[in-house]
Amino acid sequence: MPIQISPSIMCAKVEEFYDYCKLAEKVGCPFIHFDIMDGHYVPNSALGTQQYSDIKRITNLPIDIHLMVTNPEEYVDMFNVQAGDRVAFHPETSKHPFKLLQTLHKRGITAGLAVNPGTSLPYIEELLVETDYILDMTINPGFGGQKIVPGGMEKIKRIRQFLDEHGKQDAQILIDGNTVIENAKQMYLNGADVLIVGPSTLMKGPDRFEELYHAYKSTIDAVK
Ligand code: S6P
Ligand code: MG
Repeated sequence: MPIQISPSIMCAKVEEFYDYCKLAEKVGCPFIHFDIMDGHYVPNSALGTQQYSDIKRITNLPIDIHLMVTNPEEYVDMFNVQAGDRVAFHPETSKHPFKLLQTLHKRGITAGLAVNPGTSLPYIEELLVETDYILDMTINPGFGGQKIVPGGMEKIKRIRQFLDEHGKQDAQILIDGNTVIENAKQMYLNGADVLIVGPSTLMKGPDRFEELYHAYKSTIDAVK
């Protein structure tokens, strides 16, 4: 499968939200990545309910919510997450991660697990049966603009193998963090399906997005 690319809308200026959503539609991004941070689980705060409903008005693309919060169960109702959207949470933040995955499915939401650099794969094994995708953090969550952690590239391969071994060949791997072109090619070779991108790659202003997107995507696709 060709690589897919999703912009991290947290990295856009408020006045750029509209343009980035429309550009994402135009070039064929599968969804808009939407970071929610509570200032507890990670030392940063990002995107609230108003931004979610604003972006829902702008675009029909699915919203790919990344919950970096201590009580993820509360956020599904708080944000009134709509069917057809996607939610990934960090399993260690939930007392009942299996149940939360089931709740997401009951609401028609695609359910993902966000895996930190320090999250071991056996930790998520029992959850895989209810998991649609893995959001693999190749950085510590909380901020854009970081460098990939040691071992981050190799872990992508292990996740792909782990999913395959558990009959989850259809589960996508999304990579979140430092997806610069120098890393992105190897990420794709190692099994990444979707790359989340921010200002270090494609979000250097809406006027440059389309051109940068096509150059980035064709370079990555060419490696397979
Ligand atoms: C980080 C957050 C990410 C970043 C994204 C863009 O905690 O989850 O979604 O917004 O990775 O950052 P960059 O600079 O790595 O492209
Ligand atoms: Mg994210």
